[in-house]
Amino acid sequence: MSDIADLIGSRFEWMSRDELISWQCEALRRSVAQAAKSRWYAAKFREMGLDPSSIKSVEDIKRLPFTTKEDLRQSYPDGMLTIDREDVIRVHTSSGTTGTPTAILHSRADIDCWAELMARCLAMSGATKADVFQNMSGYGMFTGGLGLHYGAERLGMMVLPAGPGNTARQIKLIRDFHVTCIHATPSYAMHVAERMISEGDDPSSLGLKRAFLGAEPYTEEMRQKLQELYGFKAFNSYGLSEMNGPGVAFECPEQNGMHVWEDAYLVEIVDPDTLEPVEEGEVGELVMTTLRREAMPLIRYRTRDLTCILPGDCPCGRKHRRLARMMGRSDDMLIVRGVNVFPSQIEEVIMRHKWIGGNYLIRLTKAEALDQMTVQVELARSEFDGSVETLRNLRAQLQKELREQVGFNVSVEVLEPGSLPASEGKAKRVVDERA
Ligand code: DLL
Repeated sequence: MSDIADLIGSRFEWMSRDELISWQCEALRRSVAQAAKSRWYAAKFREMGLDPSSIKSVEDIKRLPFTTKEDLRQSYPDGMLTIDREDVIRVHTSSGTTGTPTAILHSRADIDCWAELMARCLAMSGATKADVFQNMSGYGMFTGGLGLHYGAERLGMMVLPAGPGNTARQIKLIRDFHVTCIHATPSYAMHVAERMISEGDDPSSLGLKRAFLGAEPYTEEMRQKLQELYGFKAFNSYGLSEMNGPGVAFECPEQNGMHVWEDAYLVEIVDPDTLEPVEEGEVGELVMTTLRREAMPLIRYRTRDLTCILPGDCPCGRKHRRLARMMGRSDDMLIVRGVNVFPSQIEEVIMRHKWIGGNYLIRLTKAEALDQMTVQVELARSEFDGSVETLRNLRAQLQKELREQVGFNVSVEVLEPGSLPASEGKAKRVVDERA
């Protein structure tokens, strides 16, 4: 085994199922005992009459309380901290949309473990220290910057901490330093490609080999489109600030589901209404318990993300189970004329069409008490012959496919390239003006 493989925790990466489960039992016991040192969990366990030392195996997880975003807000800034404040070396916060922040505090061991998990993801993609990595993610409180940065450095790659935006500089840096791997949100990767095309440039001429794409939902169709435009292989990357950030689940070269690192996270998929576990392969809300976090362990954290565990073994040989592409968040679901619609269903249809660019916006309005959905897309100039007749037909075709997808009439507006707000980080895909 090479030194690098040792460094990034291969002991955990290649564990058998039995080894993983036995590790999880031990780690869960430790995590619960650790959590009980915080004011928040101590009070919670007391209130429930739960003795932390009675948690002996993974099956006992059902006796533990769920933790929600609201709990994190209420215990802000350090009600869930289990160690001395002077042993905290980093804080990440997420402001969310409602303004009340949540904070995750990390010890040195936590940052070390996170870097190890992240390096494991990158190495799994086939990246090595010979690669040159440009991180187009926001640095600062957002975890996509420092999270990927520490992982890539741990692997020994040459890292360009470019941050988001300034597209012309991004392209220049990629060329000047022969960058081979990038990290971005899929919407920003799409924006960079379209910007290059609009300037007569070709994204595939950048010579990128891999892209690590995540932090927001996107469809398989969007991945395919990006891979075609750039000629790279795109790896789906999932994580959330509450579980450190990126490095929670990541695709292997099979590109068929994201291995969730089960030595560090205990995974449950539950029915979001009853909170009871769903059958393997069934979609539900992802709930996670940290198994290797010291400063601020979280027990049964409700992520609100909807996914399922893919049944069966991965041909790559790793036994960490795979999460399916996120289907959205339970709080992202739109209810339009009583019908449940996820933005990803709209994206799936849009991405089938070469004449449409990669950016889009869903607008919801009301007309005489009836919900109206308008999907705004941009023309991809290179794929369009310029005739009004063609445009009319294409628009009608898209309208028809969207109606078939969601079951009601959707208006389509086709805009000039570059009309919609471009995203540098997480894209905002829905504007709801019904209130
Ligand atoms: O977005 C952490 C991250 C950074 C992940 C960079 C991957 C790459 P938060 O800002 O806390 O953390 O947002 C977490 O983003 O609960 C999901 O709803 C969504 N999300 C993250 N990755 C994916 C993905 C970071 N691959 C929230 N597919 C999560 C779909 C994703 N949704």
